[in-house]
Amino acid sequence: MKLYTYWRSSCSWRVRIALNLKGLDYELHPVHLVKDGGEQHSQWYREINPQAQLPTLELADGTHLTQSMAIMQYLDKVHPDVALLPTEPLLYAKALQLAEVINAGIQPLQNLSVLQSLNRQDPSKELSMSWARGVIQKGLENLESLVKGSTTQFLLTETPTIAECCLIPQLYNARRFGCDLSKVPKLLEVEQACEKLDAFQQAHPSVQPDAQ
Ligand SMILES: N[C@@H](CCC(=O)N[C@@H](CS)C(=O)NCC(=O)O)C(=O)O
Repeated sequence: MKLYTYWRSSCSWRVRIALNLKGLDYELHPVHLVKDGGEQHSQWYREINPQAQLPTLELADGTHLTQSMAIMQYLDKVHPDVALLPTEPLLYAKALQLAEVINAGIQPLQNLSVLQSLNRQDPSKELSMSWARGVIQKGLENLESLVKGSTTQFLLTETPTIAECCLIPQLYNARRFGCDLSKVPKLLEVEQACEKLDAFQQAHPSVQPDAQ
């Protein structure tokens, strides 16, 4: 498999964690999201992913899968060992619920194209920084209120799920934009548990071949 990725793309990072947790081999194909206006807009990449976004997973038969949530759920079906989604129906729904708070409720509001559009209105970047900080802060506090009181090592269970795959990259972005993480103590506890795992360490932006 080949993963089209960018070191700091949070959605690519989710999939790197998922692939690593499952112990799957994959090749990385970096796509630079910023240089020369963004390689995601180039013709060759749009043929792979018409949305011009990362990540894209290329399967052995050449199929291109996009959307990190769909990719992770595909991997869970095809490689069910080390499940990212619990089988018990309520836990299954809750793992998706927590992941979607980030996937649908935070990340799209602070995506690069949104911030670039705000930067055209305010080239000082103050507007985009405060917008991103606000939406991430609110979203993570919402997530914290859904899991506070949980006594498991991770958000829901004793092993990481699709929710941690989404959480860890979002916490990194929260720091980039100056959020106050003292308001989300359970999320930080879970982050510490994740950081001990090789799968998460190997997925970190700082160790990616295209890291700058
Ligand atoms: N819902 C999509 C979101 C993908 C997405 O927004 N990717 C970002 C990087 S994390 C991107 O490629 N942004 C490029 C741009 O905005 O031009 C997913 O989960 O894969």
